[in-house]
Amino acid sequence: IRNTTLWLTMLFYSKLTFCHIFFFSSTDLRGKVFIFPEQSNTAYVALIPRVRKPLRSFTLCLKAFTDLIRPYSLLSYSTKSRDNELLLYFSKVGEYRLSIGNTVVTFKSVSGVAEFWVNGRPVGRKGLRRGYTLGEDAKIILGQEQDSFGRNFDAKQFFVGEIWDVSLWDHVVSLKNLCSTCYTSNILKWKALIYQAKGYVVVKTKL
Ligand SMILES: [Ca+2]
Repeated sequence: IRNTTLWLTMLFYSKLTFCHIFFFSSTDLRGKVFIFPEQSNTAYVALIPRVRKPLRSFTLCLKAFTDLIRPYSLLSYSTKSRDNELLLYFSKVGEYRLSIGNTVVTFKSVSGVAEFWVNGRPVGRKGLRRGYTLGEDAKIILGQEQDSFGRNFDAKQFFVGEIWDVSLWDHVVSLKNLCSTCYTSNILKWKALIYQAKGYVVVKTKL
């Protein structure tokens, strides 16, 4: 074990920029939420995928609570070649927009808690671009909308509130199995989440 630690430490110092991603530890966030307390153009949570791969199909699930009535971004997935390849955006009360590639789907939701599934039920499929693949080298950001790769945020699109139970699978998860598989997601896994919080973001026990 000592040898391994020493090797990792040396690796860390000798190849800092390349290796830092491997030193993020994962955190079990079951029962916890990210709180974004106040409007900001710098605060966010970057989610680090457990596996880097293009996503030909996927299932995304998250829960959120907010009092905001202005537009805001919940989750923004950008690659170097395209900002917001995947964007989950609240456009007005009771209405969310989901963009994948060039396609935008608008769907209604009860305010307060949002849950949706892409390529699964009940929200997916309609109007989505068939065969679209999300690029693998992505910045996945909670709370801010990316105008460029991992940067250029706008406080007026910032999410203020709570987000929890974020899960991303590299395949379709059927609705009827979703509850029992809530924490089995393989790309973003809430019970072993690898993330970086920047600025004023707090992790608290869910009320
Ligand atoms: Ca923007």
